[in-house]
Order: sequence, then structure tokens, then C-alpha cells
Amino acid sequence: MESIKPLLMSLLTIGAVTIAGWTGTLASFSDTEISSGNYLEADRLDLKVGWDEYYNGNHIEHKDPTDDPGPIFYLDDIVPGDYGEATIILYVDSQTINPLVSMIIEVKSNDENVATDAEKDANDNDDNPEDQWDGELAQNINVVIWYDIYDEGDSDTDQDGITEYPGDNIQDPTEPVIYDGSLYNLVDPTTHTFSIDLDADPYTQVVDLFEPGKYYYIGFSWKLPSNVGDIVQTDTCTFDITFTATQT
Ligand SMILES: [Ca+2]
Ligand SMILES: [Ca+2]
Ligand SMILES: [Ca+2]
Ligand SMILES: [Ca+2]
Repeated sequence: MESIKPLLMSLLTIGAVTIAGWTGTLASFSDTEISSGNYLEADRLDLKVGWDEYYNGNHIEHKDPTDDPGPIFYLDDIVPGDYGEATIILYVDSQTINPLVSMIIEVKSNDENVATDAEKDANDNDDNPEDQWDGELAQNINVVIWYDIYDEGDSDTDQDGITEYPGDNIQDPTEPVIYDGSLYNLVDPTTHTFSIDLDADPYTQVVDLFEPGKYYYIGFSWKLPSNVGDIVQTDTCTFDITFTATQT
């Protein structure tokens, strides 16, 4: 009996195969493909902001792009002749989304703070504590905002023969300027804001979207002229810079 059992089993197996082939000839042709393991996950859209900053020609701060940037400029004792610059670094963290990135600058106050004797001698008025807009600093701070990007078609070398890099904190004559004037005149007099859709490639005629994984640089320089006089002593100016990335 021991030797017969494996043989039966083999026969049953062959019989089953034969039956399957036979019924197959009666059925319609069919073909099935299964797509299994389907999965959806939303992409992220995460804008990060950093900067590299100089004050009177000295490097004072570098901040890698972050979600919690805090103030770029915080200077509490500037004097006539002072100047500074921060090149703002923008980075989009995403897999697929090329967003439109906008910048809004809002001046929040331009205050007299206190009126010193020297200010009064310069015909300035006393501070009105109820008025956050009675100072003269924003009128006298000159700012330049520009795309701190060299011409990519220029093989890293500018017309002046000096090698240029994007985000080098230097305003090259070939770099497109966004604004050049007083901080006061930058913003709308009613809303105190300035708004612009930033251009990932300012050398084209259209506003290009930002590409994820690349760094973009906006230069922001300021200067308090040496001939400003005493009228700005102790005056304060505060402003916010808001960057927003939006899927279009
Ligand atoms: Ca005031
Ligand atoms: Ca530059
Ligand atoms: Ca003043
Ligand atoms: Ca003052």
C-alpha cells in the first residue's frame, strides 16, 4: 500500500489539469490585470526663508532657510552714514509644485519716539504718543531691492570681468532692480504696503514660477545718508516682510 499511494496522487493531479484545459475551451477569452497597492499622498508646499546680512560692510548674520525666520533687520542705534544689506534666501520644499512666490512689505510704524533737543532745534515737533506715524526715519532711509542673481547666460563672469554668483550681496548693474528709493515711498500711503509677485527668472518677460529645490535671492540694501541731520534722532521704524508661496 505504501508504494501505491504516491502514484494515485500523481494521477489525480494530471486528471485535474486535463479537466481545466477542457473547460477552458468552452469559455470566452479573457485577460485580467490587477493594479494593486494604490496610494495617494498630498505633496508638501513649504517655503523657507533665510538671509545673509552685512552692516557697515561687516558680515553680521547668516541664517539658513527656515520656517521661523524672525526679523531680518534689527538695528537699534543707527547713525547718519550707516548702511547695510541682507540678501534674502528663498527655498521651496516640494516634489512637484512650482509655486508663485509673492513678497509683501508692510511698514507698521514710523514713530518720533522721543523728540530730542537736537531734533527740536532742527524744527521737529514733539512726539505724539498716540501717533505711530510722526517720525522721519522711513522718509530718510533709502532702500534698494533687487534680484541678486547673475545672468545665467554669462558664464559666471560679468561684463566687468568679475566672477558673479547669485546671492553675493552685491548689486551688479546687470541685476534687475525691484525698487530704489525711500522706505517711505516704497509703500502705498494708505495701506502702508508694497506687494510684488517675485520672478524666478527676471530676465524673461513673464513672471516665472519658483522651482522646488532651488535657491532664490532677493537683495535688500539700506542707507541712512550722512547729511540726514538731527531730525531722525531716536526715531523708530518697524516693518514686516511676508513671503507667500501659492500653487497656481
Ligand atoms: Ca509718536
Ligand atoms: Ca549680485
Ligand atoms: Ca524725528
Ligand atoms: Ca525722535
